Amino acid sequence: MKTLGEHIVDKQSEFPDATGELTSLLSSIKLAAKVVNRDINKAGLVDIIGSTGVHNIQGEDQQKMDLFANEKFKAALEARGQVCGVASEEEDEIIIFNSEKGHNGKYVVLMDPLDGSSNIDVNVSVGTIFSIYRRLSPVGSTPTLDDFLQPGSAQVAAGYVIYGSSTMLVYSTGYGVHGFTCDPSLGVFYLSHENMQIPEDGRIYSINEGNYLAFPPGVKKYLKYCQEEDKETNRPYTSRYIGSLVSDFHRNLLKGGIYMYPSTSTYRNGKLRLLYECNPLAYLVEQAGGRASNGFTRILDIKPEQVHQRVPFYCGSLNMIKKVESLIQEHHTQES
Ligand code: AHM
Ligand code: MG
Repeated sequence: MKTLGEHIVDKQSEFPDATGELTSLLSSIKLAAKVVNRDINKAGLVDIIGSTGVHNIQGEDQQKMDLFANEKFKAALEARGQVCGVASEEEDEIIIFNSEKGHNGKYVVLMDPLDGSSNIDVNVSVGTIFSIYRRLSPVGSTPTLDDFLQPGSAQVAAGYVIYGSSTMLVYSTGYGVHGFTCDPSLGVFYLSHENMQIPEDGRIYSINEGNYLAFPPGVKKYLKYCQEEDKETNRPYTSRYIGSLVSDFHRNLLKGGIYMYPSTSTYRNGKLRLLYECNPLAYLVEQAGGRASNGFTRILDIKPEQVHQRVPFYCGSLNMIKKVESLIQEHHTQES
């Protein structure tokens, strides 16, 4: 059985110019994931569940585990010197690693250290999402905001960790999507899902239907389409929504499906953040043969303007995304 470490090194050896820095960076993420996994597994026994009573810059309640995971990932990323800075859902501003080692790092990492963290209180799966870019500013200098505001198409790697009934790390460096399952007795991630491909046509739709009244007309039409009976296209589809993005994404990646978070009355631009939630998952889904869009534009083509910017998100099986895009665009034109 191949371990994650061996797999990363094998992939690296396919590139003669590789210096091993990205390999080492991915190992840092693996290490922090193990630490966070250990503590999530003890939730309920130790004082890590529940809210800190503090809100982040986006007005959201920070959970104790959010902050714990944020600290662990930041520390792991700073330790080895490949990373010059980090943007995180839990940090108002970008974090610059201000040391000679930090300034010499080639990469920036954007992350949601613990997505869906309120689910921990009720023993539902959560995840870590990460996105890696080569910096634009010269190595050796202080990184700038522009290093973080690159379009998703410039990602050199992305992935997630799902802390579920088993813990998995799924990543891509642009050569397929590979999944590794943690053997808890050894603390080792083994390759379990090589070259993951999302079916072109799925049968699962995932959306918070409680927000239905505020959805764009095209999305309402699409939901109707999902629920209609039609033997030829295997409808009605089935509805599955965990409310934990990584878990919903992971299930749809394996089985085929569509995840949607449109604009709502509370979140005019959708709830999910472009840089550290949508871009990494869009990169992975494309690598797996799927598609991700804001209804009009490919997610990976959007030029970010702010670190915490939100975007409507439609992501999953190729033909399902094409269908919802066509309805969104058709009904948008009719309205305007
Ligand atoms: P978070 O980053 O504050 O945890 O919020 C993101 C989460 C996603 O995991 C999930 O898909 C979504 O919010 C659920 O939102 P809602 O409860 O509005 O359906
Ligand atoms: Mg999140």
